[in-house]
Amino acid sequence: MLNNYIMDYDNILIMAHKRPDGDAIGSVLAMYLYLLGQGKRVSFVLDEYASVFSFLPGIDKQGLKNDIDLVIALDTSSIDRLSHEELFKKAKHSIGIDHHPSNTKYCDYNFVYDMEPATCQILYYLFRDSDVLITKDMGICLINGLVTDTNGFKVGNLTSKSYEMVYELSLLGVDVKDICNRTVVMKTRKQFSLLHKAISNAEFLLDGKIAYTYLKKEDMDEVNALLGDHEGIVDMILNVIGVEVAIFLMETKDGVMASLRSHGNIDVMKVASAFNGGGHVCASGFTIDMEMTKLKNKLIMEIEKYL
Ligand SMILES: [Mn+2]
Repeated sequence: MLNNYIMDYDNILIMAHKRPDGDAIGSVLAMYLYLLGQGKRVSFVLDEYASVFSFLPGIDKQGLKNDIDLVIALDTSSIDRLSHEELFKKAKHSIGIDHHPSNTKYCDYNFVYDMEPATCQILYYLFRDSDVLITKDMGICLINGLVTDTNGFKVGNLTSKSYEMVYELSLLGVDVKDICNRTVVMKTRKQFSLLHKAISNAEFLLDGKIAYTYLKKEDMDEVNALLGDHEGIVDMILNVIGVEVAIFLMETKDGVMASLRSHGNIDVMKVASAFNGGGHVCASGFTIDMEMTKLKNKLIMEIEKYL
């Protein structure tokens, strides 16, 4: 089915969202390897990514190397979230594949399945239905997306389809545990220091239903933090029993970045949308130019409406 939409194009560019996460990167690379295998002229572009992903097959092949007849936008809910909006607009035709409920269907063809836990899971089944051989390298990239978007099979709408994908890709030799450890479980000393700092900053509010923590710019500077070193902090504070929503704020050069998590009872995508952000029911975020304490108070007021 997917091939019906792609067959006619020889020059293809693949991209995903800004600040790419494991699902964005995994889906871009899996699609790249899939199209290369079909003899297409294909390129991909990515924003700067965390070094933990540098083991992924094909990631060193980044860069625009061909004309663009077709652009494939992955894991991205709207045009303004794309890492390379200007290149997207140059293409005559577009396909979007995504699992964000907030997807605005901005492509000519939109494969949006918002019940799926990762774009990589959508891709797996599209590839499997297309009769094109799925290679071990493609499998590594696909599992990378599933593992990171579900925080190591702990959150998100995991179903028997997810475990079927894990089972079938394991048969190809994909080491799921290793990918999970590399991307979600293992921490560098820098990450551990930031986690330590964030845990000591943590507060529990509204009868322990909201967990809040933050990192200041100087906390990041102190350990010389690298891109993505804050990943996992917000998930950690959500793990405390009784917490329904976790808030993590971090000072960045673009303003304060907010990450929100829930177990699903409270829709943090709705909370984020009040600040022009987006995401999923269980995981959302945004960046805003606002003083941290003021933002914290506004967020708590917003979340209180749903508690
Ligand atoms: Mn995703």
